Amino acid sequence: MNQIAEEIQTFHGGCPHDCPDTCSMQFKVQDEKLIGVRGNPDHPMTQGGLCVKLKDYEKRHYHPDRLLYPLKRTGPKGSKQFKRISWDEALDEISNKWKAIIASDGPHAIIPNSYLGNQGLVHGLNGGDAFFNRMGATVCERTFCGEGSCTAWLLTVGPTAGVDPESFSHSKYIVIWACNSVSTNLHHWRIINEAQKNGAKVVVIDSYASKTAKEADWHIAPKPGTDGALAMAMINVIISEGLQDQDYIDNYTVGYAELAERAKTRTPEWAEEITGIPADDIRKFAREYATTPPAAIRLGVALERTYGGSQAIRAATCLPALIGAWRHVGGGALQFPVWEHPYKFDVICRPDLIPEGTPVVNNLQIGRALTGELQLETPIQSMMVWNTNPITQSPETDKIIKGLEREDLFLVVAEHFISDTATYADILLPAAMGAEMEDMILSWGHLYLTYNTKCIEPPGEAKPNNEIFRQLAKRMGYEEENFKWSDTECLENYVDWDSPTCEGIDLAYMREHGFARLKAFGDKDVRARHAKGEFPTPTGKCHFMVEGATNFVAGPFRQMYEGFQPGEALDSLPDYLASRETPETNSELAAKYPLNIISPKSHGFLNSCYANVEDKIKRQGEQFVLINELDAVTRGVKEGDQVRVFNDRGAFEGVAKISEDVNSGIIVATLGYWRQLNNGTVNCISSAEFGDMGHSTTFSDNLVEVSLA
Ligand SMILES: Nc1nc2c(c(=O)[nH]1)N[C@H]1C(S)=C(S)[C@@H](COP(=O)(O)OP(=O)(O)OC[C@H]3O[C@@H](n4cnc5c(=O)[nH]c(N)nc54)[C@H](O)[C@@H]3O)O[C@H]1N2
Ligand SMILES: Nc1nc2c(c(=O)[nH]1)N[C@H]1C(S)=C(S)[C@@H](COP(=O)(O)OP(=O)(O)OC[C@H]3O[C@@H](n4cnc5c(=O)[nH]c(N)nc54)[C@H](O)[C@@H]3O)O[C@H]1N2
Ligand code: SF4
Ligand SMILES: [Mo]
Repeated sequence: MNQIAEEIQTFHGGCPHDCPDTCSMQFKVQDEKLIGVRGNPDHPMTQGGLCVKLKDYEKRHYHPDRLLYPLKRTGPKGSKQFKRISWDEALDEISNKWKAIIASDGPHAIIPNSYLGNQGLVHGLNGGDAFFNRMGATVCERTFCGEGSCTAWLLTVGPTAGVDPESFSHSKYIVIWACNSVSTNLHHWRIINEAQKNGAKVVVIDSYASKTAKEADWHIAPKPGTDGALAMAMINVIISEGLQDQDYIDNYTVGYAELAERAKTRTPEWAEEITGIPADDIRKFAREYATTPPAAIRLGVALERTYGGSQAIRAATCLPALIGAWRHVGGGALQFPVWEHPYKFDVICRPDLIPEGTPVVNNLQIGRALTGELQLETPIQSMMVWNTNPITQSPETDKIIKGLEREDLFLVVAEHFISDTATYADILLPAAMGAEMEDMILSWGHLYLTYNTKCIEPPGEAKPNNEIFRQLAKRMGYEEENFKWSDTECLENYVDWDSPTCEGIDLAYMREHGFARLKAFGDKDVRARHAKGEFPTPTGKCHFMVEGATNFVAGPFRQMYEGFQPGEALDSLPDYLASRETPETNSELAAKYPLNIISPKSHGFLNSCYANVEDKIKRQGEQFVLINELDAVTRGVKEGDQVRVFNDRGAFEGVAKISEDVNSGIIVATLGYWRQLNNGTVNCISSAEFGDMGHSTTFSDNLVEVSLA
């Protein structure tokens, strides 16, 4: 036998990226180097395959641009001029600076900024929240992703995982609503595609012909932000044509009479005006959906990205109970099945350490906070960024840059690469990557726990996030025991191993097997969890109506602190709530900026990760702007022209792609491209105003104009 082959060792890994698939991986290690990765063939979701981003993950570990040593800024802010310093110097400088700020202005002058760039329980979620809560720093509320969706879901059905993603194999009618599964949820797409081959009809509701829409049996294209009208009209058709499951409604729902009354005027003709979808198509869709069991809806994160997005989600989440879809295996709705995972967020993030009266700044409005536009009692003097890249990912980029250019702002960034945000750092810390640290990865798209082995040492002097915070805690004099736990001890404490869902599963089991299906859900994919109601709501029923409903920021990834719930009154029923920025709702703005933009995920990047890697950029292609022929002609734009997309908030450039994939009045430019390598990014034009619930984003609620660059 070949001697080299004998030396290759295989370890269990988990993809740490912010992706619903949370793939179980296998790391191949030889001579203490990661030499390859593959998807775990035994994992029912991963099924042996990774995605285009991760299939050569080992190369990311050894990329020549990877940060290997702590750096200190030597040139002007953003100039990328740094010199190497030691860890001791870096950590001393950071802790001394923070101590001085706390002594003069108090801890509110410091703010953390992180997200799920690493979604490990230890190095993603913890790695800092507990530390900054202990400090008493301004809390950074994080509502980047699905937080409006979570609020809408909890109000309607409570913290249930909904339909098991694997049960879609049993479904006969599948609605993928504002989700580009082929790019963003590939391993669920595989199950849906299988069902489709077995005769299920797949309907994709997307404002443009995404990769997934092109695979659908039927693509329905509402204007962005009008899904609430579509869902309300479906409710109207179902009730007016007597297609509802009255027995299910009578036994397991609240507020049917009120919903029926509300839906009376939400006719298909009314919805046609708003959505642009012919009334007869809406009727046909509602009838098919109601009469083809089992029917399952996959709700995408993008459904929440307009002012009325969360109300739309409430309306869509009512549909399965209205037709009794929950009775069937493979019937119901799927959003983020994270709710029933046994993660102990209170132990991980330590919200109990947040002092009463601590101010909160939302991560979408960080530019406003740093520039003083947000009136803060204590202005921000220092920010630490890890696991996120706000310059490319947060709205109102120009304000963020203006803030980061402040000479008096002390910016600490922990990163793998000199990201757009890292270019502005005063101190830049090299962070460890996937195979270099032990962790369990949060899963928000399936019902498996995922383990990740530390199987190589980090290159250079890179350190795992949690180690960075352990060392900072020591310097700051924080004595709580959680700051002293090893990564293994963290895992022992972060998961509720005693919960019924972990029966027979412990850390030793995870280490041996790499993944485990949560026990509470029974065998693989044969549960109809809400066949008899049993929703985890206060009444145990599905709530079409919530009396006294108030807004709150939900989502397991927010800073967990009940005291921060804003609590303004919400409509007790779902409805269509118009976007802020459309030609129909804001004609004055539309006179200047007549086009609506959507800026979804890029197929070849993971948010902004991989958008600095040459072969990944090559595969994904350069920043494009998809535009309909009608809109192109009137602007003198031809295929391949460099165009400028702009509004009052800012501008970015891309290459025009003229296509019928997008209707007139809408343009599409995907997310993730680095500002360093491009002329602006899509978020230069995005608004930092919140949506209707959960302080959600409004990335699909922006008017722009396009011209030749
Ligand atoms: N390849 C890849 N995969 C990813 C990511 C990535 O960056 N790249 N990111 C990961 C993360 S963090 C997340 S949250 C998920 C998100 O995954 P998705 O939920 O799929 O999110 P998006 O790709 O932003 O948008 C999905 C689709 O919604 C459409 N859309 C936008 N606005 C509207 C609207 O108002 N109505 C309707 N009907 N459609 C609309 C867009 O055209 C798009 O095709 O993907 C994860 N997976
Ligand atoms: N226009 C528009 N904007 C969007 C969206 C959209 O659809 N359209 N989607 C939104 C959504 S859903 C999301 S979730 C956000 C995501 O936004 P971000 O969370 O900011 O996503 P990334 O760009 O992947 O940034 C993560 C960063 O963390 C770094 N990182 C990864 N692992 C580690 C680690 O272990 N340690 C440290 N220190 N750093 C690490 C990576 O190198 C990367 O630079 O973007 C939002 N922004
Ligand atoms: S990014 Fe998503 S699909 Fe790709 S390997 Fe990671 S979890 Fe799997
Ligand atoms: Mo996300």
